[in-house]
Amino acid sequence: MVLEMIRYEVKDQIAILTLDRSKALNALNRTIMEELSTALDNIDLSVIRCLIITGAGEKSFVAGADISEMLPLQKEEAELYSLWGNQIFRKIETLPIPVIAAVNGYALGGGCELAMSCDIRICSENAVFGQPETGLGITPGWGGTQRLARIIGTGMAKQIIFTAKNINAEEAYRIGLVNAVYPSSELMGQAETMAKQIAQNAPVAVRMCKASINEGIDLPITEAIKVEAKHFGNCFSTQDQKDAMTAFLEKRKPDAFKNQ
Ligand code: DAK
Repeated sequence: MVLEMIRYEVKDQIAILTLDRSKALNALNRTIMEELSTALDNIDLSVIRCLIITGAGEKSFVAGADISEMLPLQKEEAELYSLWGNQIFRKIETLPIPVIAAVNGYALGGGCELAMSCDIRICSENAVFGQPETGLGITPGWGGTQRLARIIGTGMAKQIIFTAKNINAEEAYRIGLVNAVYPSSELMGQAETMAKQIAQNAPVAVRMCKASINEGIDLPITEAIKVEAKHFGNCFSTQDQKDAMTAFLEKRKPDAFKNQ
C-alpha cells in the first residue's frame, strides 16, 4: 500500500504505525485519516500480534483534528465528520490485537482521542494532553466526551474538557490517562518491549482478553461474566492452550505459541 502520511513498519510480529505530517504537528486532516483507515484495514492479522501507534518527530504525537478543515463545516457536515472520524477510531478500539499508543509530545483534541481509542497509553516526559475544543467553540467529536470519562472518571474528564486546560505527562500519569512516562529517547524502545511481551503470549488468548474487556465493560456484571465465559471457552479450541498446559504439567517451558 502506498501511503503519503503514514509510515508502516513490521518488526517480526509487531507493527509500528507512524503518523507523519510533521509540518502540521501530525494534525489529522482527511488524507491522513483515510490513510490511517487503510493501514488498519491492511494489517496482516495472521502475523501481527501487537500494534504501536506513534507520531513522527519528538514534538508531537498528534496536535488534533485539522482546524482549517473544520472551520467551514455546517451543522450536518460536522455531525457526519464526527461519525466518520469515530468510525475510524473504532477500528483501532475493535482491532482484534492490542494497540499501544506511544505518545511522543502533543496529544491534543483528536490526538488525545486517538490515543484513547488505543488499549494502552505510554508517553514521553514532554507529552501534553488536552481537549481544547471548548476554546474553539466545539465539543470533542471523536470520542473525547465518551472515552475520557470511561478512562479517568467523569469528574476529572469534565474538568479537563470544560476548562480546555492542557495537562503534562506527570499529571496524565497521576490520573491514570497513561500507564507510564519515559524520557523521549526511551519511549519507542519501551513500547517495543511491551509489544514483544504481549506478542510472546498465546495470540488467541490475548485477543479473547481484549474482546472480553471491551465487550463486558458496558454490560451489567451478570451479562459481562457470560461474555467472559464465551471467550474463555474459545481458548479451549486452540492447540496453544493444550500445548501450554501440557508443558506446565510436564514441568518444562512451552514451545513458542503457534497462533492455532
Ligand atoms: N490543525 C491544523 N494545523 C495545526 C494544528 C491543528 N490542530 N496544530 C498545529 N497546526 C499547524 C500550525 O498551524 C502550524 O502551521 P504553519 O503555521 O507552520 O503552517 C504548525 O502546525 C506548527 O504549529 P505552531 O506554529 O502552532 O507550533 P507551536 O509549537 O507554536 O505550538 C501547539 C504547538 C500544539 C501548542 C499549537 O500548534 C496548537 O495549539 N495547535 C492546535 C491544538 C489544538 O487546539 N488541537 C485541537 C484541535 S480541535 C468534531 C470532530 C473532531 C474534533 C472535534 C469535533 N466534531 C465533528 C464535532 C476534534 C477537534 C480537535 O482536535
